[in-house]
Amino acid sequence: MSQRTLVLLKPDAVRRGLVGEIIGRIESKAGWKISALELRTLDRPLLETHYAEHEGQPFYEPLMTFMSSGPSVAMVVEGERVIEGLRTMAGPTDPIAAAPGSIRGDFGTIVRENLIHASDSEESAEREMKIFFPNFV
Ligand code: IDP
Ligand code: MG
Repeated sequence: MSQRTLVLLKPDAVRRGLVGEIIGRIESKAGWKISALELRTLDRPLLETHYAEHEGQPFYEPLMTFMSSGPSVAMVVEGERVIEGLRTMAGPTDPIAAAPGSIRGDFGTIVRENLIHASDSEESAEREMKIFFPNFV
């Protein structure tokens, strides 16, 4: 079942020079390919739309500040079961709980700066791809 998902390499990943490493892992999965990609500093209105479900959470304002602190890489990735697969490849939200071998488990320590976002369902993927690539989808 081929799917598409929205992936963000967060400002920490870009600052730390991990873009090539992470994209390499994604491209190494058989049949997965990047079908859109942009390096871009995300502004507050876009982030409010993207993270609307978290408004009011204690981590919301620090998350907004972090996510707009420098450029991110936004991508659409497509391929076999890529929504589930990228969530597995990223690992759970807390990088200390994430298994070594996952992106968060290999490179992260604190929860906010966990390197990568990947859509969590088909509905989220459709919604999020439209936010970041309105002309592509
Ligand atoms: P996810 O990215 O694994 O789907 P969500 O619960 O959707 O995790 O949270 C969105 C983002 O908000 C996380 O990736 C992380 O950057 C940040 N975040 C979530 N929970 C916390 C927290 O408890 N403390 C600090 N940051 C958090
Ligand atoms: Mg989420």
